[in-house]
Amino acid sequence: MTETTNRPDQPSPPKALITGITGQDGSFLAEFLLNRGYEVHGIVRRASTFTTERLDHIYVDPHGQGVRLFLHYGDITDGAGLHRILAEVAPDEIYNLAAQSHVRVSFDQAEYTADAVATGTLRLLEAMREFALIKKNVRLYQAGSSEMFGAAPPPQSEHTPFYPRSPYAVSKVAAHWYATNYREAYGLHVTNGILFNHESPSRGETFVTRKITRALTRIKLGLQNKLYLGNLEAERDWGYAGDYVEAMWLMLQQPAPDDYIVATGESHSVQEFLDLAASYCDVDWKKFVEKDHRYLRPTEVNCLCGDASKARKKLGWTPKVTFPQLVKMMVEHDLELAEQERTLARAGHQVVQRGSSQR
Ligand code: NDP
Ligand code: GDR
Repeated sequence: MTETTNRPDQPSPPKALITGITGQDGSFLAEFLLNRGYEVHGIVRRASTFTTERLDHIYVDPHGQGVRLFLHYGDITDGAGLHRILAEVAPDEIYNLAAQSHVRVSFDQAEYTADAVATGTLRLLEAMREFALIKKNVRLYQAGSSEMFGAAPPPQSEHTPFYPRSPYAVSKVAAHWYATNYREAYGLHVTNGILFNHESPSRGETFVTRKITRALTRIKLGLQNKLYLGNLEAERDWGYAGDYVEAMWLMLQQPAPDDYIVATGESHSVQEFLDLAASYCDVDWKKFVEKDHRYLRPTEVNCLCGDASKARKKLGWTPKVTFPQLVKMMVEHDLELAEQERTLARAGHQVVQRGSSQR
């Protein structure tokens, strides 16, 4: 099913440029936009291994006919490259999703995190500012985070003051204010989405939800015998990534740029996630889970719970997938993966447990 956007200034199919297209959200957003008739361009950084696994199901060989997904080498830390890509692609909408997005890792790689998350956003805004001289209606979505609220008590709304608790969160606050400043100083259509945690079966495996569903399903099938975790008491407002990319798009369809919270309004602890995932797996997690201080953060964010009433009212956005549905979807997906691994193991192949040293 294909719909096109209703923007009156857009007679031909609109073009979107996504930084961070290989990530969880980038892949959901690319698919969402392709289904709406967009031509989608994504920035991919060079790596020694393939990083486009999440795009495999929508990727079409560029030598073929009717191709609407294009990938460009680039990096959010390379300003000249961003200017060039904007000039070449000439997008109508830019979605800035690229980030070193792991909170715990940002304590180990603080300077790089600031470079990618804060200064990277500034580089993209500078490129947009120049490109807007040619295409003044260009719009930009900035991927803000509930981590920016940090220690501010819940519920958090657009009016809650930021109190970031990690180099990642501080960098996202800087990016938020860069975006706001470019909106005000140059009249650019720049919107900040402040999204609370959102997950899916393609969530990175070092984020706690996916780490849990991967491990419990492997434990169930006898492929793993321990799961090391940090703080089980932290509470998060967890939604489904597929619902959240729709909110990103809706934000850029508004006539004026603004800031929006996107959240479910419901919080659960890590332990509650563990309880529910374990019940779907029929596994007693207490026999397998151990605490490991490596997964603790020097400054933790205890409780995030978003008030998304503005997004509901102005964008008509509501989350569709509930917390139990999300956990079940992730467990079912990872059970399938574990079954594939077990088949390989039974056929005599070596099955390596990945990520045991990662955060
Ligand atoms: P992921 O970590 O899954 O994806 C991050 C993306 O950024 C990947 O495509 C990654 O590329 C890319 N990237 C990292 N560093 C660079 C760089 N130097 N130059 C170019 N690209 C880079 O994150 P999510 O998809 O979960 O999140 C998307 C955005 O939304 C991020 O900005 C994140 O901080 C933010 N966010 C996420 C939330 C969530 O719950 N998921 C909530 C709120 C905000 P590669 O594949 O090569 O690593
Ligand atoms: P978060 O997600 O930090 O909220 O950032 P993460 O899943 O990493 O942590 C959530 C909570 O779980 C606790 N926790 C653990 N976390 C990890 N990763 N590994 C563990 O073993 C573990 N044990 C307990 C954490 O302490 C934390 O309290 C995510 C990212 O997607 C950000 O990019 C995004 O901005 C925010 O969500 C909103």
